[in-house]
Amino acid sequence: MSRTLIVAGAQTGPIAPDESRRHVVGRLIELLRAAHARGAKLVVFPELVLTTFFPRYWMEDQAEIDAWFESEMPNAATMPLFDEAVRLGMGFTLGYAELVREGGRTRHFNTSILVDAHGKIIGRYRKVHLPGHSDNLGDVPYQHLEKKYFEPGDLGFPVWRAFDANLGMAICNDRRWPETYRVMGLQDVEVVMLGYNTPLRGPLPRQYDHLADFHNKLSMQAGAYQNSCYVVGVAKGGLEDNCDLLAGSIICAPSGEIIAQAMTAGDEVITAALDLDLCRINKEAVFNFAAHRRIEHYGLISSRTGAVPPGE
Ligand code: CDT
Repeated sequence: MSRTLIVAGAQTGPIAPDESRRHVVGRLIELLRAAHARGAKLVVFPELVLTTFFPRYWMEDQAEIDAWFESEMPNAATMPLFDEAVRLGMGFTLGYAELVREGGRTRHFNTSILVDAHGKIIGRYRKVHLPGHSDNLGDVPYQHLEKKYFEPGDLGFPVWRAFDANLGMAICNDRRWPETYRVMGLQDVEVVMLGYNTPLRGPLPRQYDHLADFHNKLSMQAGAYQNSCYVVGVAKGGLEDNCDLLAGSIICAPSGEIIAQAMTAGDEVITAALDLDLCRINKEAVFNFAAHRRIEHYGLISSRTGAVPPGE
């Protein structure tokens, strides 16, 4: 009997800086219901979806910074989403800014949680690859200060057995790094779920700005193909406080093909029925890791961070 999981990507349009969490959660509930109407059992929401993408702002006052974070999950604002998901018998992933007291200190992470159909948090991922900068660029239209506001994730790339599937999470910039998928691939991942906020232009002009959509697809399709898994990539898109965010949410099959794609840059649900047994095809053939990987040649991957030219 084939294993089929109907998954939804719940893309959102922009979130205004003064939009309340409660209002955002109302939008997420509408998307959850639309996904339920299409038979989805699991919904993927974007990165940092409860607020506007605040790392674009330079802030120095810690209380002002912390106001963008959640110190409890669920909390009063997000509880209605958890309740509605339980009522509908659905699971979801949710990206948010996590503030936590650990080891006697306050820590800040860019986090995604996996919630089961009973409203229980069964998985937590903290973004490993933080893009941008930590210094103040000053007079630019917007900044990208993830390196200032978050610590790199400390939980690695776990894979969970849930919804009768092997599930993993990543967040935004992680999708551009083959290591992200491969570490999960080595745990037999079948579905990688990730949300993103991708400005179409950087704080300063970049050579490849016009290729944002191509690189988005290229990264996720390659990750899916090379690890023979599904990838569900979900955007917060549209013009958010004068910053144009890429939309283009997609679901990629283990073949690397796109099987669902958002048509708008606003609140929109995409769905696909994932035949999880299709993952086995290449996991047992060209990407049968046990048969073909040559780890004796991969040492540099985990022992060296930056590139060093030959002879140096
Ligand atoms: N949120 C996030 O990780 N965005 C990055 C853009 C970084 S531009 C400095 C991304 O890879 O899409």
